[in-house]
Amino acid sequence: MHAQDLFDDGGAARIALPDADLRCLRGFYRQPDTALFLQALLRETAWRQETITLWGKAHLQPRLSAWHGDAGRGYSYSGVVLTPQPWTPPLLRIKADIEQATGWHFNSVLLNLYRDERDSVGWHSDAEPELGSCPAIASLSLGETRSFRLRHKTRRDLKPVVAIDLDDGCLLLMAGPTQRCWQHSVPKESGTRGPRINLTFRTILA
Ligand SMILES: O=C(O)CCC(=O)C(=O)O
Ligand SMILES: [Mn+2]
Repeated sequence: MHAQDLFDDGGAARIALPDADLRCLRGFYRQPDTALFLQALLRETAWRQETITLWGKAHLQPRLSAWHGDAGRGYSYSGVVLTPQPWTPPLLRIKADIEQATGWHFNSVLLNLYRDERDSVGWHSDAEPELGSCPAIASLSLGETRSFRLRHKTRRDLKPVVAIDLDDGCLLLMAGPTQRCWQHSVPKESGTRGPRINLTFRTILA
C-alpha cells in the first residue's frame, strides 16, 4: 500500500468532521497478522499501570501502557514522565508499514492495553507541547472492537459526541487541527470485552 492509496482515496477512509483531518483505514492488517501481533505485544511488552495526577490527586490509570521509541525522546503528560523503551521487532515492523502507507515518520509509540470492558481512557487531546501544534498521529487497533468517541472542544452546534468503532487491524490517522479542536476518549463498556491493544505512533519534537 502506498501513501497515494491512503490520501487520494476519493473519501472512502475520510471521516468528515469540521476542524479535523481524520481518516480510518479498515483492515490495514488482517487475520492472522493481527492475532500474531496482539499475542506478541501482549507477551513481550513490559506493561505498566501508571499513576496520573489530575487536579492534584493521584489515580491509577484504568489501562496498562508502555512507551517505546528513539532514545532521548522523553515524554510527559498528567504528571507521568515516560522514558522510552527501545524499539522491538514487531513495533519496528508495524512502524515501517505505517510509514510506508502514510509517508509520515514517527520516533515513538505509546501502547495501551485495555484488558477488558472496564479499561478506558477519559476525554483528552494529544496536545502535549512535545508533539508540536498540528501533530500527525497514527493509531492502530488490535483485538477487541472498542468505541472511540470524539467531541469538539468549543462548537455547540455539532453533534455532541461522534462514535467510531475501532476494530481489529484498523488504522486511524489524526492530523491537522484534530488535536487542537477535538477531544477523544475510549469509554468503559457494559458488555464483556476481551483485550485490545492500541498503538499510537507519534513524533516527539527535539
Ligand atoms: O485506545 C485508543 O484508541 C486511543 C488511545 C489514546 O487516545 C491515547 O493513548 O492517547
Ligand atoms: Mn489520545
